[in-house]
Amino acid sequence: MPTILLPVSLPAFLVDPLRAAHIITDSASPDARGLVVPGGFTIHESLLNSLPNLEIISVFGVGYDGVPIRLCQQRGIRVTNTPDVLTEDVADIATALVLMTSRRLSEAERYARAGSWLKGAFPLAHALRGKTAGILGLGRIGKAIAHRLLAHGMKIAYHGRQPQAVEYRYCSTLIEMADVSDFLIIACPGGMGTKHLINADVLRALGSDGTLINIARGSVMDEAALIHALQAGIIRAAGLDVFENEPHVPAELCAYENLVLLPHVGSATHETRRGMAQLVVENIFAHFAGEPLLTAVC
Ligand code: 8YV
Repeated sequence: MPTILLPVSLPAFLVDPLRAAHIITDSASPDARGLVVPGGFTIHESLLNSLPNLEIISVFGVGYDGVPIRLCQQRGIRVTNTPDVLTEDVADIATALVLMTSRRLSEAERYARAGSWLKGAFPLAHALRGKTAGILGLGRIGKAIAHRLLAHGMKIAYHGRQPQAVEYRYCSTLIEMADVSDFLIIACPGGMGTKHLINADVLRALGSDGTLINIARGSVMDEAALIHALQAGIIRAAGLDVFENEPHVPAELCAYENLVLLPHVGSATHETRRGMAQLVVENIFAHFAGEPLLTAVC
């Protein structure tokens, strides 16, 4: 039976079906022919070097920014991820963050719980209709977010490497998009290519009526610049499901009332996580049966 390395704990509905036909280990044994990691998990070169017999990495997530793809290609290691099955749930969380920040729902909930309503009505918030959502990365998830926000009466702009055959406004630069956006939504892949794209200049262009939403990767935003922008009132609010150094949420961020913070729950539903697990399992079984992979990255 092939040995599969699971360096971090993963749900039983993923591990149990694998265990039926594989030896499962949590230590970097040179026998390992498969490796399963969550999305965003960083696979250091030293780990790959300690696995001379590795044939396949199956990522339990759509984002494979933690996988050294070029090294895998050189060594002929196959890589799979879990696209599509999580698109709708992640787009729902982006929409929730847009609503929560615009209508100040976390603050309002804290207000009601604290009994503050007795002292007066909660302050007015901001409507979504007529506002512009600028989406950084109009891929599958970005498009699903756009679709939802249109139903809230919003206008859509987007920025990416090139314009697409869609009716939304294309912005050739991120600054241009930040400038026209009330909400800047990060929906692009993580990794070195997008590291700190959201910097002080972009936040300044988003402006004091603007809100930053991130459901992608913490690495895309410069957290220090974001903390400063919130401190100085450079932007109005932020809704974050992801952070630079998960599971650590910087204490400075927790201080802001106009921030909605979620613990990376974009894909965290029973239905979606089972769909993701099924893809991981089917890819591993396909590989060791010599069949085509379902969702190969390389
Ligand atoms: C998950 C993710 O939180 O798909 C991704 O890239 O970051 C999330 O869906 C993660 O992969 C769960 O393991």
